[in-house]
Amino acid sequence: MKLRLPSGISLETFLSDYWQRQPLYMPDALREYDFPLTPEELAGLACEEALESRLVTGHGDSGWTLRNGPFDEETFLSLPEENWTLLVQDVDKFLPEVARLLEPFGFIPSWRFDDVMVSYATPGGSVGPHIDTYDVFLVQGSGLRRWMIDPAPASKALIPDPPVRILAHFEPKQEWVLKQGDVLYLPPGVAHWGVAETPTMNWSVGLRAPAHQELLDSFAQFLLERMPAEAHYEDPAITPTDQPGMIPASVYRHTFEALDRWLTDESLREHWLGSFMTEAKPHLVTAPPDEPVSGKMVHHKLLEGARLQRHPFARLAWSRRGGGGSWLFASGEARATELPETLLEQLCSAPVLDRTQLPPAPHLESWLELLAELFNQGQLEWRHE
Ligand SMILES: [Mn+2]
Repeated sequence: MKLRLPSGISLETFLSDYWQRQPLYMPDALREYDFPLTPEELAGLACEEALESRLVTGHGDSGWTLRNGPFDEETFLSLPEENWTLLVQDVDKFLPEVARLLEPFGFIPSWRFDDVMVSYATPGGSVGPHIDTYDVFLVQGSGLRRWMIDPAPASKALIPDPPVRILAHFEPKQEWVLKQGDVLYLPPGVAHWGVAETPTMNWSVGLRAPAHQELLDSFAQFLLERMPAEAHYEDPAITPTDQPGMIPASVYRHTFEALDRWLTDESLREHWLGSFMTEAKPHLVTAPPDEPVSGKMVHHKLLEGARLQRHPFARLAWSRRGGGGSWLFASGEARATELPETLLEQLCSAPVLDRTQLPPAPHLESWLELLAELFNQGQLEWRHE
């Protein structure tokens, strides 16, 4: 399934002119996708402990309430006819048919995606005008929703009513009523407000964009675990001083040279970035299988026709290694590997792994070892047809 871009816009143009830059309304972009979830099924998912869900009631100036799931049937039976929205995160991790909605966006690196959030709203329902810090593809599943946006909001002030993050001032500059199969792309920072015109299901494909604060915090923690505790401040370059109160320039230079050796280490940078970008949310971590396997066992089963697939929680990516070879990142963990790039790419993006991908002799053993290791972490599983 492909994303049907407006005429005159290619994937290249989308990425060079719109991606991270400006909104794009794409009518009928996913006309062929059949949205495999009913409001009742969504409500069912919102009753489960494993999924994150929210219920937002309110509209306009009426005041807003936010409740966090899991919910029960009673809650849904007691809701009014209008002005509420149910939102469920990470539905793609639990329903493979929902994960299929990520396929049309496959031209963007997979590790950039966060989740597919599915929401159901009754007429008038919305989560209020707000700004997100990440890119999002707003996909209209059923019904009609009016989206109003302001790409350059003058004020980011919020109403004094946490925990909902609703803008105190919102002046729409553009608006569209989305129907089934329409998509609206929004880069980070665009103020937006989507109000249900009819009962409506919306599918929101959200990307990951960690704050610089988070990046540096994580990188610093990563380096701290690797820097020797015995490395201390040094100033071998000082000379006799008649200004004992002054910190000399050589001290700044020497101190930051010592720190920069860590901050700019190419191998550590690669190791950390890939690990960080593939980290799973704490409640979406894979569990080891009941029965671990060996590389030999994996080989045997593959030859018998069995097929492996990534666990829906697994986040896999690879990159080239400055020192030669590659890195494979699996849900926050890095491995250096000499396996060919084509194999690593298949591992990270092919729908299934089977005997047709078995590499010839020099790589066969390490490929099988890797598959077994990932299987034993729960990152891979046998596909049951
Ligand atoms: Mn939003």
